Amino acid sequence: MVSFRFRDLIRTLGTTGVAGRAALGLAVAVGLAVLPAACAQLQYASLRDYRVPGAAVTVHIVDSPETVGVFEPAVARVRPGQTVAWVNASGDYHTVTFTDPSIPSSPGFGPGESFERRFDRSGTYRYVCAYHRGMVGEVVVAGAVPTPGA
Ligand SMILES: [Cu+2]
Repeated sequence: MVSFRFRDLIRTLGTTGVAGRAALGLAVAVGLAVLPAACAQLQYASLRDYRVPGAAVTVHIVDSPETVGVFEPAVARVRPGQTVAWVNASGDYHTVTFTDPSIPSSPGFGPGESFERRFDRSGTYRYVCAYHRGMVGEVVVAGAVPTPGA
């Protein structure tokens, strides 16, 4: 539990996110709730295929017809010392909030942003989205520490 990073993928990727952000900001400014979500869903859906370099597992946060959002995969399996990244490929803000309060959680992060955490110790780490009831996931850390270069 020693490191985490938080970054804006759209800026990192240098894609057309600026237009999407401007449209989203304008729509929010005029108080529309439905339109920006629809725009953002189209804008960020391509991030579903994006894997964060250096992360053993990339969990995508995606829109779901049944719920506000979903973590895919819901269970991320890594070895000690490996990193899990969460990419927000949805049209809404979410958090990665660990149920163990001793583990620092993410801030709310928006469409096109990501959060990363390295897990050094074996265990099962459950987390939720603090904003949306029913958005749950877990990180299972098990196995031997990988040999560098192996
Ligand atoms: Cu959420």
